[in-house]
Amino acid sequence: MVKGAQRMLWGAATSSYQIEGAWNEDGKGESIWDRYAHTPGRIKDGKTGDVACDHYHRYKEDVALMKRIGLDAYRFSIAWPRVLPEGRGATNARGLDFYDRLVDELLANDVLPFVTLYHWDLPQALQDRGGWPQRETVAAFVEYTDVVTKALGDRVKHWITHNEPWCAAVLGQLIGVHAPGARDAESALRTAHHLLLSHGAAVPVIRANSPDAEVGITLNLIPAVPASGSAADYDACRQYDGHINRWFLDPLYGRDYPSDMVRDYGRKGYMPDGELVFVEADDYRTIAAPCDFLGINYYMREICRSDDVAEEENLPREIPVPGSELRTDIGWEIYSEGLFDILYRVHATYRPPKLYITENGCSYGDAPDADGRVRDERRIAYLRDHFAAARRAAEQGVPLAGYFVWSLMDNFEWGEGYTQRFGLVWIDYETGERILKDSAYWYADFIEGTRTALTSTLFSGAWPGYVHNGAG
Ligand code: GCO
Repeated sequence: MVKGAQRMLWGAATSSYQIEGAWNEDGKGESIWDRYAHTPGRIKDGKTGDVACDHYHRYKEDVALMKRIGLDAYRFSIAWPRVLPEGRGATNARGLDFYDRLVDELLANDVLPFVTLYHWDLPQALQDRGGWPQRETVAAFVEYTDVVTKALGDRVKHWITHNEPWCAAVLGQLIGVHAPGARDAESALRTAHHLLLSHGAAVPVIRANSPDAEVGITLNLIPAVPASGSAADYDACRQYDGHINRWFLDPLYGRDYPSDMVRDYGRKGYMPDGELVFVEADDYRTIAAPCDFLGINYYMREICRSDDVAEEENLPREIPVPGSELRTDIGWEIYSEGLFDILYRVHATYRPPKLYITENGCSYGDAPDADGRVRDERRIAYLRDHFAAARRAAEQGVPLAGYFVWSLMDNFEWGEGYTQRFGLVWIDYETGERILKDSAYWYADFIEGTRTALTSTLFSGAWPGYVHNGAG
């Protein structure tokens, strides 16, 4: 048990493009995700975020659901083009007003707002000028940050600059399965750099406009393990770890880009003459701006196998991976131990002052039964096991301060469209109806249990083995 620590915050998370809808209402400008989802063939079910969960109009109903679950906090993102339709310059007062009302509704219901400034929906107008591969987008992000934090910084005291820069850079610019759908390695590295640089440049602006606020960034981190004991698989693991984790963690914590990956990317021709030509004199110092926390999104581990067939080295070709056949509907392995692994590794290696799990959750398509009840026991089991892993990490000294389940509600899952359901709340996309799933009731009981615990610890007695009492 962790004694005497501040009480853990239990929350849920969403993002603007995935839930808001109102894609072109009240003066909102087009985003790269509007453009991308409107492009035939890009989204698995051919759907878009035009309406999504209609949160823009139903936000009071959704805040009431958060209150019913008993959330301490709610992580959401702001749609940049709703506030600055052209990305810079003229502010859209009606767009800003939506977030002003949302923040007030949250606070009136005792739910702390955790605001992500950028969750991938870049104004298309900035994309038309080159987007994140262009360094000028850094200044645009700082301008946007100034507008938003001036408007909300008196009430919002938890700010996340970016969500998962790896996804925006690699999925959006290298692999091309996210907006804007580019496939260019140098653009991907430039995007990653300008996202990190804009994070660091935004930190002092947030601190100036939102006194006493916490500031951080959210990374998707994936523990990597070699598929066998072969040198080739170990090196594949090094490369994967560098690509996903260290390329972002190292510069954020004052270590510059990892030299082994600079070498590898140079050899792959990702950078002109193998040089980080887009890195300027003070960039590393800016990126490493001291922050109050690191947000970690955890979903899976990666079992790394070398591309080429490794020499037989009298070693077991495969390390049996117990339980790896357990997967959620989106095909991701269920591996709760990986959450402990990544939390402890980040704590031991980078020493952030505080950690939040800013996303963790699972996709299961359990639907309402004849009684209108959504019996998503698999999600309950998934969350219970991952909460237990988080608890073990905290008991080992990890400064874990909060946990946000992905997601509050079913929503638009990017390239998967609406084919995947991650929510604690079921959404009927035809009618907009919301139904609390069993996991929402379980979570409500769990959170209540942590509140009524006798000892003021990060984790109360209401832990693994806690059984949902089935109350409606
Ligand atoms: C991410 C994003 C979320 C996803 C969620 C499920 O981590 O990819 O932050 O927007 O919807 O993680 O994939």
